Amino acid sequence: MKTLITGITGQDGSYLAEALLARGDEVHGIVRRTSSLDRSRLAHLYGDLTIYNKRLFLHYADLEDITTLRRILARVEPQEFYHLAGQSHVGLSFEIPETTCELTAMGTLRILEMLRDTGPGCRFLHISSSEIFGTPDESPQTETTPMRPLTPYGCAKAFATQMVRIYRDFHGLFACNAIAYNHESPRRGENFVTRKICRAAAEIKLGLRQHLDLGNLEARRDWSDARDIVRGYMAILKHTSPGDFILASGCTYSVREVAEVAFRSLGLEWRDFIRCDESLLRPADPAHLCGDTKKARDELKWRPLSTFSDLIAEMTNAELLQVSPKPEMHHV
Ligand code: GDR
Repeated sequence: MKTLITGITGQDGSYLAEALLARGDEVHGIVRRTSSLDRSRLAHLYGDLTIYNKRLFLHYADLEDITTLRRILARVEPQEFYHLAGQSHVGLSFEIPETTCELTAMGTLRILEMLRDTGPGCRFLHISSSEIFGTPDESPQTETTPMRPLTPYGCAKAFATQMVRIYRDFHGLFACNAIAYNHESPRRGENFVTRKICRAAAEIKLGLRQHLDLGNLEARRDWSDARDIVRGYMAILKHTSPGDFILASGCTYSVREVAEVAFRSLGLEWRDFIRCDESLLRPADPAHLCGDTKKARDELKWRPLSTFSDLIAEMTNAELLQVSPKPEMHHV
């Protein structure tokens, strides 16, 4: 099986590439042309001579670069296409709303148009987001809860999500949405709150810093392990018919609780170190995002395996290893 991934260098992309390679796929990743990008998440795959340029191939293109994308699609002829790329930071989307919409909304529409022409047999997955619900009418949300986004990012994702439905219903594409809630791992980007907290806890433990500044401590999110969510992506494209699926844990915890677990796992008391920085508060922040995963459980037989506290403890330990001073090399 040949698979194409946009956003292969990100948290989800790197786990997905590993899982697809383990499944025996030939994996093609699209990476940004101009990237001074951090590719460290894929370094272990590049370094493997049996994999890189044998079963894992990288192609350079930006999401705006439609001619190049079209050429890659025609050349690779994938059976599955996972579209993970985009501007994924919600807070940042208030600063750069046009870029966010260009990449996340229009970027997805352009790929759908391409698939309509060149690859109607290819199964397509768009990674949508709980941010589409914004101020939802109901909690937990299901696949049919109306979209009421609050943030520029949520608005761009709502556009892309609905376009995927239109191309499925009216152009007959096998096009699906994974409506993913927050998902974390040691590979999470450093500007997302869980990674920021776990990194700071480790640095404080080692005496490398004294404080951590955060925004809204009482914000609640439905947090999962990214590796569970990525398993869900693969299950969606393996399903007999195309559709939309919520992927979440079904439980919510506050940012303060993330800090409690992270600091406690290192024997520290979070209250002693955390300060509230008003400049980190967002103009709008959804308050009731919690996913109902009944459809994914029933139809895909998918369920999350990891727990919130194990995940945060794992992330904190990974940070501790990363920031710990490395033993000096002695040359004889
Ligand atoms: P989110 O994730 O916006 O939910 O989007 P993030 O980790 O950025 O924020 C979660 C919550 O924590 C609050 N918060 C802070 N957030 C950040 N980044 N930094 C801080 O210092 C801070 N202090 C408090 C936020 O206000 C928010 O309430 C993630 C992304 O992965 C999206 O791409 C994805 O679509 C959604 O999850 C589902």
